[in-house]
Amino acid sequence: MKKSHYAILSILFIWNNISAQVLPSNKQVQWQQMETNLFAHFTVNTYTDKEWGDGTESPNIFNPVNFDAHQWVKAAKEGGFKMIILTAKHHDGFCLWQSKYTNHSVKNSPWKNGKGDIVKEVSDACKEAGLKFGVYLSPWDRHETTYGTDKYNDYYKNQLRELLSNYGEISEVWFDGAKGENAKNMQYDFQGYWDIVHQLQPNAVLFSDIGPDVRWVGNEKGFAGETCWSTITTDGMGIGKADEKYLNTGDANGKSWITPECDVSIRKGWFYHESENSTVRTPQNLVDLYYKSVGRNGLMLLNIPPNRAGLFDETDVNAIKEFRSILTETFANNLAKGKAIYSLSDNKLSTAITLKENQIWELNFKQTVQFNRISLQENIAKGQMIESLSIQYWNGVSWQNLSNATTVGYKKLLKTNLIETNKVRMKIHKAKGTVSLAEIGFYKASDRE
Ligand code: FUL
Repeated sequence: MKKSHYAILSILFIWNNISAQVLPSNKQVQWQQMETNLFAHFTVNTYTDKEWGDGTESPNIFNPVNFDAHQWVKAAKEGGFKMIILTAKHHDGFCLWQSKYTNHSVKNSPWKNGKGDIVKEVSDACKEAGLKFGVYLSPWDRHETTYGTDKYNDYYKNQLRELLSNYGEISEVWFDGAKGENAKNMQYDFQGYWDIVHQLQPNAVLFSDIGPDVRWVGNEKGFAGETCWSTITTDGMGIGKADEKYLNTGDANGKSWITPECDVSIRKGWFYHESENSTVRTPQNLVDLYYKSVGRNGLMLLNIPPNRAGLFDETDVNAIKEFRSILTETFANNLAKGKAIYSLSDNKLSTAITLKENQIWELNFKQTVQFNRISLQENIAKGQMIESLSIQYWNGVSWQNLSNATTVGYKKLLKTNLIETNKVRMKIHKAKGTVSLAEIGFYKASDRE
């Protein structure tokens, strides 16, 4: 082959590698860095003790006499959550705001004599406290009579426009894929819905089973796969009929960047039921979920259902407070700080070192340290590269195997036995391209974990 042919071939090879890299948008990177968000499921179900209302509920039953959005927001802040996503409308069709397009809403409830607006109060309280606010607007609607016809798409779009126009910044819109019997003939115009979001709230992140911005994690238990790629290929998949296992682990060769959101309830159900008060997760259980969601390259979306009075229950509030306090204690002291190069422990994704396949990275602590948690982060703005790695520690005589991992992505948290050592090393075994390693941390977990 002529020299010039080699040159063309290598250019093609490099171009192919570059074009194969799937990168997140800026807003996707920002979104994932929030790590933990709150979901609030609230509607007539709270008063009927159901999980799915059938749409025949009277608005008369909705009366949260002590409703106080500030109480929700204070709890969210104390729990270290960055956004509240509210069910503005669940499958029963009851609207928590004064929609012009239906009577099935707070305007026909006794609450505040029909003058109240839950969406407004929660979004205002979030803004005041510096929290982001998102809305869940169920496509499946069991009350609206146009449902099942194309007219319903107009109804849905009108409601979406109301929510996206009248409540300031909306940071996420949650498109739930659930649908039941009466939904068979309904063809949702998802593309049309998304166009409206893009037009009215261009910074909002769009959730559905398959994105376009963030995806479902494939279960409602709150955990991502141990191997978890932000990339998937959505060809041939639909909302409400996606392959759950595929969504859970993602796809190393996926064509689109659509990180998983791990939705899970702090209680057995999504809505408040007094009979489920004993099912509130313990702080330790929530910490475990954090390791299995955020620590596996996902985002944790924890649901706290307000009770009939319109407040978060005290047990739930205490659980999230303690959850955050444990996490803060565990991750307070990065033993690599001042030992590894500065950019690896400065809590910034954008300052990173580059590593290649088979390259070994070593850290000398200069004194003996004790740790049982490891945290790794890639600078995801440059893509997700690590496919497998291993970590070893020095026992004074030789290197000992400590931990193996597959993907890292935004964050990987590893639990190990309590190790006493003065040196560790990490080897990237397989990577899709040059790794941009942003952060590395070694910690001793709180005794309360
Ligand atoms: C599901 C719904 O059917 C549940 O009621 C809940 O809203 C959950 C987050 O999504 O698809």
